[in-house]
Amino acid sequence: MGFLTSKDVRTVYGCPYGLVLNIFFKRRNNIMKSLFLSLCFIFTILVAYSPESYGDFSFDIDSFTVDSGASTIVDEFDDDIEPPSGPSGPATYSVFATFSTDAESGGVLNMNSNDVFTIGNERFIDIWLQDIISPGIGGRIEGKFSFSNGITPNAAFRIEIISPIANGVSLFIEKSPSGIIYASVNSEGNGLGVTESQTDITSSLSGITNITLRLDVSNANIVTASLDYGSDTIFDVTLPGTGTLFGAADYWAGFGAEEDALQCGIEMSQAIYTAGDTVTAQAFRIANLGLDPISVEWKVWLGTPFTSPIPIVNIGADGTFVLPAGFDLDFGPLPLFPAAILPLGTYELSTRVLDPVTGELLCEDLNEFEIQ
Ligand SMILES: [Ca+2]
Ligand SMILES: [Ca+2]
Ligand SMILES: [Ca+2]
Repeated sequence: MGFLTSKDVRTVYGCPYGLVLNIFFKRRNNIMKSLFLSLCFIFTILVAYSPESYGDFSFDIDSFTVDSGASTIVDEFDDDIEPPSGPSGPATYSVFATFSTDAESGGVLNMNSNDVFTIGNERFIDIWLQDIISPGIGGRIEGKFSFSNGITPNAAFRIEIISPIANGVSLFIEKSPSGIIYASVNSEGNGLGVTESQTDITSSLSGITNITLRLDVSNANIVTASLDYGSDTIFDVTLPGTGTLFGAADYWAGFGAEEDALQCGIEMSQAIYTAGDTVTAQAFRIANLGLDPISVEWKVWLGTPFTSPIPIVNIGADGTFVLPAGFDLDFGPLPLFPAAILPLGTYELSTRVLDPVTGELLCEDLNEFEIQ
């Protein structure tokens, strides 16, 4: 499977941690003793590493509707036959997924991370109706989704109108590693990747596990996005930002789900700690769910009200830190230090994963917490 062996882990992690920790330990007192203990704990876990599955996404689509301006296609996903089969017969859709034989059942099509296509850092499911939206006559697409298993951090579901030879517009519901759920309107394709708007809808989805996504195309080819919270057929919000379809040929309409192959995430056990609490990272994860090993630079730091940020993990800038394909490790829950030993104020425990050659940001998770 290509996971790290104990020997590999020692080689990769041992020296950098040893260097970082010795410097800390000389400079600082009680705080650094605690960090030292925690990081020794991380090292121990890494040596004893065994893979576990983590945070797989699972979304249902209940119906997909395409109004081409001339006719309307509705798939209710209620015949238990997965795409490419659909309302227009066995070859209705173009499919980029490996659906299991029971993916469509109970009137919904389940999209989960076991059924994804993987290319580079993208793990995705794409289902398309080809050449269905013609420029200049308007149209509409709607996807009615449910997420009774929640929305996994780093994962998204979406609807999209796109041309393989021109551009397109997508509407995503995605959860950040920090747990914020965004609705984003994007211009896509032809080298374009522009976020037209990103709206925090976390509170609007509180207590709700259904949402309908809609993209309307005007006769002037302007695309507007709207959401129906609860899928009660009453659309609740028109999102800011529009896209424009500027191609002359027919557009494809589709839906799907996705996650990044490179994932990182820290989740604090509490937002506020007081004396007597132990500051704890409930989740402390790095994963490469892709098909190929990836060289990364991994940084974790503690931001404090009394010093510049203190590096906790800082490895791979030289390109030698490689996450094997399928690597997925969560160190949490990871007790860091007693709240009582630190001055009161606002702290952060945050992480970034970068491409060590280009510096491209592959993953980021910023987490503030308070000591009161
Ligand atoms: Ca249905
Ligand atoms: Ca079907
Ligand atoms: Ca509604």
